Amino acid sequence: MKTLLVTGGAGFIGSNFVRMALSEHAGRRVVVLDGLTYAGNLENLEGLQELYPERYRFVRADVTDAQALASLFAEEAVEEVVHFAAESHVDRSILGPMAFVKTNVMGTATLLEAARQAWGDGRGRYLQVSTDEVYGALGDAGAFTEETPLDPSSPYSASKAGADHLVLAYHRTYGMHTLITRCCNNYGPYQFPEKLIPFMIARMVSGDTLPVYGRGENVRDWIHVDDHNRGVFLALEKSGPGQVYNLGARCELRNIDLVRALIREVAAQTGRDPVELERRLAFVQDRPGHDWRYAIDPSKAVRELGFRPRVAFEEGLGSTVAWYLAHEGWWRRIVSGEYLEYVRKQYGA
Ligand code: NAD
Ligand code: TDX
Repeated sequence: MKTLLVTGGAGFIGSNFVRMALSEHAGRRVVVLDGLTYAGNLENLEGLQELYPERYRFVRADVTDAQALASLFAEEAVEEVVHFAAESHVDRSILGPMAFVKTNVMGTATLLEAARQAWGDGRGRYLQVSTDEVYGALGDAGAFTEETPLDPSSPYSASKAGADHLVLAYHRTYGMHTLITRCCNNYGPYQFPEKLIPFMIARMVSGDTLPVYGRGENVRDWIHVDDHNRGVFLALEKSGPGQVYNLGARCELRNIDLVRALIREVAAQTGRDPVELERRLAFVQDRPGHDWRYAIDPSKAVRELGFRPRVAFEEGLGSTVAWYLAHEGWWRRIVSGEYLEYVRKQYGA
């Protein structure tokens, strides 16, 4: 049985990945390492220890803690690493960039070095989960390919770009089997309610305003988290070393159109009045350096990995809204404390 180390497994994408790994990849033992920051939540992994007592282990540690990583690599015969752990929210990176540099740059460097020390002779595969945001902003036409130069705009994307360079340097310099996937905006269950989709659903249910940055005309490219994670697995299993794969489902939407689609879906599923929800739209101060448009060209992953997104957007959005409505306790336990303080800082009173 192979041992797969998943960092950031208590977060949104990581926890969905861990469930997929345990349920669909029986030949793997999954060791989750997570520091449990504000975004990490053990509820996201509830039940897994009981369901998979032999194949699942959770370790609380920070990815910048070299000693903790060395001990873990000494205890477990790790053959694969998928590195999700990161500070992930752009607006928080604008309010306070240092945590992003520490976790995203230093954390990646510390993890790469721990893997190199443990794998000296070239065993092991390291996959870096990256983002389309490292390419910067597009105008109204075109799409990012793997050849698009990195041109990040925010402290978040700059820190992710720095990490990507380290990952490729470890392949070129030490011959390690490292690779990168760069995905567009994810949606689905267990997403922290600071991100656009769960943020808006929670505020629709709670009776709050719906703050849209600028005129709501910025474009994001959306993919269901399970499709992203299937792409990560394909790359982990099939990619050669030193490769980069863009992952996306060719689903571009203006923010305002997405929020209106959410209004229709929440109204349909709860019986709320869509006109009253629409009246709560508030066009607020734009995000500084707000990237205009993202669009991923996934043709390399389609061609070389057989990557095929399965979840149609309308279906995925409907099931996502249904999930947040059915798991109100999950997000209500989050939207207090530190979260309220953040919302006050970001959106004012
Ligand atoms: P998230 O914020 O929901 O989860 C991040 C997880 O990492 C949390 O469990 C947190 O506790 C953990 N973590 C943070 N700092 C840590 C540290 N120093 N040590 C150990 N653990 C730490 O993030 P997400 O949205 O699930 O994103 C996961 C990864 O995917 C990130 O690398 C992100 O850049 C990338 N990504 C996200 C998206 C998206 O749309 N959300 C798109 C493309 C790529
Ligand atoms: O209140 C809001 N109002 C609003 O108009 C929020 C929270 C967002 N927005 C806009 C900003 C973006 O154009 O919606 C869009 C999506 O915003 P976020 O959910 O913050 O995502 P984004 O900034 O696009 O970054 C996300 O996708 C790429 C993830 O957070 C990153 O981790 C990932 O790398």
